[in-house]
This record gives sequence, C-alpha cells and structure tokens, in this order.
Amino acid sequence: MASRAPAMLRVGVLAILAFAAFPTLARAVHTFDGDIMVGNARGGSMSVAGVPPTIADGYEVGGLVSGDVVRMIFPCPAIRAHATQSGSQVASCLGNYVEITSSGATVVFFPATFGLATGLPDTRISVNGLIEHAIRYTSVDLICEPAGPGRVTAFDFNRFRQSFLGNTSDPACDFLSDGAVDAFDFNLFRREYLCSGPGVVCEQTQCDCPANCPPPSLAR
Ligand SMILES: [Ca+2]
Repeated sequence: MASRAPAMLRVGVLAILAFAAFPTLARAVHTFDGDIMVGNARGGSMSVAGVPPTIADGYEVGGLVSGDVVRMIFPCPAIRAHATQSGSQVASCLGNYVEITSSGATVVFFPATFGLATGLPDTRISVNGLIEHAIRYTSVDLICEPAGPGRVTAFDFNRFRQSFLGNTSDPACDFLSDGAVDAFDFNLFRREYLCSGPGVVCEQTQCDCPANCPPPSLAR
C-alpha cells in the first residue's frame, strides 16, 4: 500500500490542477460595451439627443458572476475619479478607479470623474484584477474647481468654449470621439452644465481625488 501513495498523490495533484484551471478557461469571456465612454460630475445617465445609446445607458460589462469585482481605471493625471460616486459604484482615490462588485451577470458604470482626456484608449477595465479591455474615455467635468463640490461649472464652460471656438480637434472636449468638437458635444456639455432633469444629482461631495494617483502600469 505504501508504494501506491506517491502515485495516488500525483493523481490528486493533477485533479486539483485541472479543477483550478477549469474556472479560468470558462471565465475568460467577458463582454464590453464598445470602445468609448463619457463621464460627468454626477455619475448618472447622459440621455440626450445625439449621444449613442451605449453611452447614455452607461458602460456595461457582462459575462460576470456574482462577486466579480470590475474596475474602470482612469489614466492619471489626465482623468481622475471623484471621491464620491453614485449607486453601487465605489471610488478608490488611491487607485484612481471606480469599482463595482457584481451581483449578477452584468454591471453598469456611470462614472463621476473630471479631467482632460488624451484621446487615447488609456482608460482600462479590469475584472478581478486582470486588465481585460481599454477604451477612450472623456469627462464632461473638465476642471476640478479650487473649492466647493465637484460639478460642471463656469470654469468648465470656459474650458469647453476654448475648444469649441478655437481648437476643435481637442480630444478632451470631443466627448463623442468623432474627431471634432461640434454641436453634439456642445449639446452634451450644456446638459451637464445646466444639470437639467427632475431629481437629477448634479454634483459630488468634492472632486479632489489625489494628484498622486498611481502610474497606469501599476493600476489594476
Ligand atoms: Ca468642474
């Protein structure tokens, strides 16, 4: 019997390895909601004429199971997470991401952020710590005001106006990522600036997540 022990041990180890490997293979498929997204100061829907439904309905990540941790990780210092978020979203100022723990097959992001986007696909989405996808992400909240709550204010309007009137290739204000800062972007900006709509949350506690957020290469 003693001579059988090593063989049985090897079989047991193989069985454990096979069991451990199976979930990884089965869970490799996630679905993502395209390659662009727009955030604001509210952390809410941006349903307005001209905005693609994939943006207005929030950014969905699917193929999940309950308990999966999904993060939208922003490129520091270009885009930074607001310290507070809406719904089940939780911000990490240290990691510069917004996180949702899944309670089903899908999570939906409406991130509250501020900053000047680069136009690059430098916002990344991770599932359980693995980077799975990259998107171009802009924020209608462009400037973090020196005091007061995080909100789209006259400071942001002044910044948007500079691009709308004089630098129409500016990726930071090309919210719909169609190559030009145009009337569609203005319409979206105006919606957030006026914060119109019944019961709409207009602002976060304060925008100021730290400026010392981690290099993108380290964020997961
Ligand atoms: Ca602002």
